[in-house]
Amino acid sequence: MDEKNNKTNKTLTGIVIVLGVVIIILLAIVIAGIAGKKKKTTEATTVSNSTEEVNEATKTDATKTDETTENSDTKEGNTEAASQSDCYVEIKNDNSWENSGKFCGGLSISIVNKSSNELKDWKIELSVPDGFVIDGSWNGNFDVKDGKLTITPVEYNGTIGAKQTLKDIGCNVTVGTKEELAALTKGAVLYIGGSVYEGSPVQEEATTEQKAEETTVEPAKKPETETGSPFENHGKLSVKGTDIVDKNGEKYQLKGLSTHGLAWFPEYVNKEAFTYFRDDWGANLIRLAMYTDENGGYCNGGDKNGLKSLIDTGVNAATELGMYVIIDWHILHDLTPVKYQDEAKLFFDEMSKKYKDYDNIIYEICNEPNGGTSWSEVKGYAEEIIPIIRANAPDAIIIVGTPNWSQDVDIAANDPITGYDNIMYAIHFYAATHTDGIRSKVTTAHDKGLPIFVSEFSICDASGNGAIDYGQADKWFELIGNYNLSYAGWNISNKNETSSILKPSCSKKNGWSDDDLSETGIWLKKTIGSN
Ligand code: IDC
Repeated sequence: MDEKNNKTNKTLTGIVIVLGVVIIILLAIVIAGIAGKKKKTTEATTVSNSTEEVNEATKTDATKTDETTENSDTKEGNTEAASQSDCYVEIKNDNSWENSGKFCGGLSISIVNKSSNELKDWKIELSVPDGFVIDGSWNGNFDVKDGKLTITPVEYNGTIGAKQTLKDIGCNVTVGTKEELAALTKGAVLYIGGSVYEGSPVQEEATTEQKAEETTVEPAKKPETETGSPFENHGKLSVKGTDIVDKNGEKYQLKGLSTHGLAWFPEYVNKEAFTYFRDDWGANLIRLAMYTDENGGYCNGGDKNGLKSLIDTGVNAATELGMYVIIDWHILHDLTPVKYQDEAKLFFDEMSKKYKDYDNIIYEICNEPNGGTSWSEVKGYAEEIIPIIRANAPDAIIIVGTPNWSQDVDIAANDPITGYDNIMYAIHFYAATHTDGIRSKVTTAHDKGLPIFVSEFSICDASGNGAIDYGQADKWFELIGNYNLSYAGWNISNKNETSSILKPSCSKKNGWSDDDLSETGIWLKKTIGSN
């Protein structure tokens, strides 16, 4: 019995020991498991924390870079601080058609840059199927090799401004099937300066950075104005009835010239050139034309900082010379000012803050609405932009474009913008195309009390080229004289087109003589001098 008990006891003890060991092992496993999990969780938290930290650090760095190295950034281009997820390429298939059993379609390609850095040296790569053919392409160099399409910039769109989208790159292609065509809209890789940029095309609200930019513009210091200059004598202008009047309430007429697109003919924005127009021609006005949507324009791949610094050079040169200056948001290809309304708001906010202490600036908020854009649409846009300018420049003259390439002043006269002083409306004419019909619109609008500004005209046809019509030009100037209209002639450049005031062979940037002037130049010089 004892022995039996002993045995039983031993067996029980053995079981207890084994169970104990098993439990200990199990416990150890469980504890190790929990510990492992804990460790992983901690790791995960640490990773995401540190990612956030890195992001924060990048953000701060990026902001710093923005503040301090605008120049070096634009000079050297790129990208160091541009977050790679802020930039990406988007490909859309706009249309498709069948041709001889194959599939053809149009691809439109944009590069979105949401970062605060200018991007240079971009390249897009896209895998393409066998039998892929490019039938035509625009605004890029398209190269197909080893099943890969590579797109690189052309001369004028190699730089993508901060917070800009480079658009209008595109091609027509032929592939074997509909599916192959659809697949081309996916999987494109964007390289900037050799690195992959692969942000996602999620549209965001204006970033806080953007909003901050809106409010941190420092007013520029107005330069001294020459004594005896037009501004010294006439001061701040305002609109009274249909007329511009000077600081003494006397009727005043602005007359001068418009630059060509600042992006293409920047070399004529210099003080010596403006001095020549003031002293040799009798001009008191310079219009700075900043295209928005043409390739290389402010909203289409243009170098924004470069363009704004040209405006600054022009504004300061004109101010020193005591000339008046129009900052012209030169919409044209964009058809409606609404297309870049958000850009326009930021731009005019910045300009009017920067030049708030200047009294010689005129804001032209939309050169030529066209393509069927209605007056109510233009008016709606104007009612968004005017208060932004007014917040900083309470009295500045603002010129509003009118439908049909700024011809329909009669329509604007039926429904003018109310609630603001010093608003004028643009009429543009090209004398060889626009004759009695458009002049009668001016007469109608003027008779209804609309203040009209001829902020652009020439004496050739509407293409800016073709033959000069001196007879119609004289009729226009009769009207201009009768109604005391202010005017700016198109354009200061040596481009080989009739409206340029310089001969194509003239390469001088200022200090011209009559020999350097085109026929249009000769006529305009005489006209400004005597009207
Ligand atoms: C023309 C320029 C021409 C340029 C073209 C761009 O003269 O060199 O290639 O723009 O689209 C306007 C416009 C003005 C035009 C001008 C002549 O405001 O930008 O300039 N024009 O076509 N309205 C009527 C005529």
